[in-house]
Amino acid sequence: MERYYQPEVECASREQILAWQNERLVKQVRHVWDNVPYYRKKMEEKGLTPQDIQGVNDLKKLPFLTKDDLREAYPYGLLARPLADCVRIQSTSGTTGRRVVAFYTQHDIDLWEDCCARAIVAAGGTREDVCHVCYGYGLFTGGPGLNGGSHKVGCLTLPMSSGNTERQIQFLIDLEATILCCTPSYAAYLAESIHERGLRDKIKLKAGIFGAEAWTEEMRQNIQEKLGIKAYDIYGLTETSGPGVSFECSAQTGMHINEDHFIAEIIDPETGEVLPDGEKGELVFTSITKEAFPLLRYRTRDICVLNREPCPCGRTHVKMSKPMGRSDDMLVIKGVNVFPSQIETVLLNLGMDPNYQMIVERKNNLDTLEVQVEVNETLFSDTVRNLEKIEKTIAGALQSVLGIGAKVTLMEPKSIQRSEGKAKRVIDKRNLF
Ligand code: DLL
Repeated sequence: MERYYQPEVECASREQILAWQNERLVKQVRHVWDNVPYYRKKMEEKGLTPQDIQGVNDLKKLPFLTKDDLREAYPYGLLARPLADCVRIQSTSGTTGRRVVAFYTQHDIDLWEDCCARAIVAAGGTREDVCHVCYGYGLFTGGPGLNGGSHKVGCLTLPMSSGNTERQIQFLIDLEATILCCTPSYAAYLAESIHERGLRDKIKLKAGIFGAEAWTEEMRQNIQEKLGIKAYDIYGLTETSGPGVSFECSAQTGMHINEDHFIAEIIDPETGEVLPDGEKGELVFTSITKEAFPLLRYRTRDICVLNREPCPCGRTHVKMSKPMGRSDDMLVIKGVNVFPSQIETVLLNLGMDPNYQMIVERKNNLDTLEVQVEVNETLFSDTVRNLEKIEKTIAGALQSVLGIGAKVTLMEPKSIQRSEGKAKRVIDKRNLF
């Protein structure tokens, strides 16, 4: 039977959700107008005052907010409460330019952790569970968010953070963890390591909550099979608090957006025009309950689709698809749009592990794509002739999926660096930006 953390909210009627959104949006617009000069200026530039926003229907009048705005306003320019009311910051992993720093009041942290608790309960978590969190802790939101959610559910929480795979496996076995929270690439690596050591039978895991980076359905199958668990997706971004903006239920067909806290829109990334449900475009969020760092119409750059069909799990909140790429990190190679997830799909479909790296270069004004694919011991000890055959097979499959040719290089087992956080899949040497 499906269980909920806050059933009255998660299964509220659509009328009720809309009523919350209308009321909270009006209040939030007034809050930023009164407290954030940066916003007030942006609204004034559009000739808007808080009276122009009477509910969700007026949302489209508001200007968008982008990462550039956040950088420009760094560090305190978007703060909507006195610093004395704030109890925490978290920050993005961005290594270029200035970081994004998000602020939280205690109330903000409470609501954020509630969202993560909803995700854990949706994955079957109860106070009987042992929740092993190996997302990074510290400035990254993954560890603190799921840790807080796990406390709220009442699970025994293992604040493992990332790294030290031997120790992770030891704790998984000794403390009989039942729920695993980490990035999907680390889950795949853990699964591989557990398998290699022949320890699969000693693991008691039943569910995993994996997010923070793109992963395919094929990768889900792979992790589920290797660990014998059900793998749930979770989505979020530092700017809107962290993980738990949306999460998967037992149906595993998209992530329910916590619409009592976030209003979602899909826009055309080129024109900014709002698109109807069901159309693919850039996801935009308005946070309607945050006190310290509220964002109105924040452009996530994540490309996805919204779905309002009733969900068999009983939740009534809109579902978003898995992000299908980003409007800004999509690669254009030889003029063709390429998403790293396409390569992953090709490899998994060929029965190979998704340990790969894409190297994009420009030689004599022509783009080249090399895909380095790691093979396992058995394959690697095969004859040169067979290895060449495998390279050819992968290249052929890539050509038909991507529409461009790629040089495929098979790599020794364990030669591609494993990630304990987000995997680095692309090395773009072209420096186009
Ligand atoms: O990655 C927050 C998070 C932590 C989410 C743990 C889930 C689990 P950032 O580092 O700010 O925050 O990165 C946010 O990561 O805009 C997406 O492009 C990507 N992303 C997050 N979750 C998913 C997901 C955290 N489930 C950016 N699938 C977002 C695909 C995801 N991409």
